Amino acid sequence: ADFDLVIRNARCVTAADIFDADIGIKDGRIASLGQQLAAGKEEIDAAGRYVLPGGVDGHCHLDQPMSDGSKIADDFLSGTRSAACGGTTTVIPFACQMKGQSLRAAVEDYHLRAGDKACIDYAFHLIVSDPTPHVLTEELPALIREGYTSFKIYMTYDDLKLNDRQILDVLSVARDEGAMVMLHAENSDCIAWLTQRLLAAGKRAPKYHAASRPMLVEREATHRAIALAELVDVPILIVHVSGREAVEQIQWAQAQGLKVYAETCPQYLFLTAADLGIDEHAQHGAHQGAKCICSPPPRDAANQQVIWDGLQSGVFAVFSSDHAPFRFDDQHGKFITGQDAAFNQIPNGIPGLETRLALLFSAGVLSGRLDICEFVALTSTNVAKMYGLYPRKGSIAIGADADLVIWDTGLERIIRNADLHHAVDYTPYEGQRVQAWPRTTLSRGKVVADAGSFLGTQGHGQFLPCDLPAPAKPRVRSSA
Ligand code: DUC
Ligand code: ZN
Ligand code: ZN
Ligand code: ZN
Repeated sequence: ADFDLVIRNARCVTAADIFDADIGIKDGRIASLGQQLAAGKEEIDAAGRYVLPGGVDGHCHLDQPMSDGSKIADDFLSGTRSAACGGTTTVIPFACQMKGQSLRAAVEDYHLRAGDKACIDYAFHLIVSDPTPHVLTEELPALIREGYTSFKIYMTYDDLKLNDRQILDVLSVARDEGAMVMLHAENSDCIAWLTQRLLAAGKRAPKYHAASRPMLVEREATHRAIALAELVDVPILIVHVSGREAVEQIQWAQAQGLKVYAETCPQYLFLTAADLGIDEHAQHGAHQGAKCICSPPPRDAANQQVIWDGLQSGVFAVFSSDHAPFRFDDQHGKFITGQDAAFNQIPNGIPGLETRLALLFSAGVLSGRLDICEFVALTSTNVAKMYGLYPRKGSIAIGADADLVIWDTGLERIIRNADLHHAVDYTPYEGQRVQAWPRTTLSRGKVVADAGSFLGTQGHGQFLPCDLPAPAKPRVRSSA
């Protein structure tokens, strides 16, 4: 046989095109696209189904140690298993530097954590929390050249945040080396001040999380991040954008011709702040609203619409899960300090690796808000480009990795945590209806998930060194 596997009669969708073809796969790569391809050792008939590039999730947290005693529930096995079952074939979690730690040591630690656990391919973003002169002049440039070509910096959280001067220093290294910088944009002092006042007034329940981080704290930090990047003349990506005020800042920057990219996440389309206010004590007396605590917090229905508008108009380049999984019913999870934990002691993050694609396909593509090529761009192609993995990932093209998803559309499914494959004991999307789900997921030509079952193998996933991302190139301006 010419091919290891042939997927017959696929309705292939890329960020640019829709075409009908057989897909011939050899040695884990797409070897041929055409009509009536020769036989494969194995064959899958995809007649009547869309075949898309596997999802690339450019923002998730796997086995990341937390400084507050909480524990990320998913490691590289359960996290990649869950991703595969949700149609994602590449994940980019973070290797997080702790203050006082060398960046190199952090990277080595995360490679040990990944070990041979991953079932799909992965790369790492760095988190730079301690930009010492040694980090800025030696470690960061060296790591960028070794394939860690993107990193996140924080404007809030005491253990991670950088001040403006430090942000300028890090942005400057990114410009010199050609790396992509992701920014968590919330004003730390505003949050601390609001939090203190809420707690002093006895306002401790999960719903006050949203009141402690109103949109203006995100707007202010987004504005400042844009100004700092403009000063250094370097592209940036604002992550997890939640609503109108940050979107307005980003649109303003984009209209100036600045390369300011933006990411949003399912929680800003499918949850609202009201979900933090659910005050049932059904499960062991704990506040159900804690399940939806993430930062920035979900907003309201009008802001959900703003996020949809931004997805449609191109304000957002990428759609990621920000999977930050903490168990609910577990002292290491959402209630590390007990069930009376105040809102500011509840870990910020929700699971979403496995539900990201189905939610957006249903509410985006099937509802007519997004065309299917835009869906592929937002969830796969643009992500691969943003972080230097394209065209190996994010495309259906000859020579690309055979990371593919055969979709089931026309179904009716209710999201239930019991059907998911992560290590978390809840999903914030419990009970939501979807009309599509990834049926078969292939990672480099191997079926890793099919019809709701995980079929992958631990250790199949490989570490991906990343190229310098094309979108990280500074603007070229004509000289006067
Ligand atoms: N930011 C993230 O990117 N993930 C989880 C929590 C946070 O604040
Ligand atoms: Zn963040
Ligand atoms: Zn209560
Ligand atoms: Zn995150």
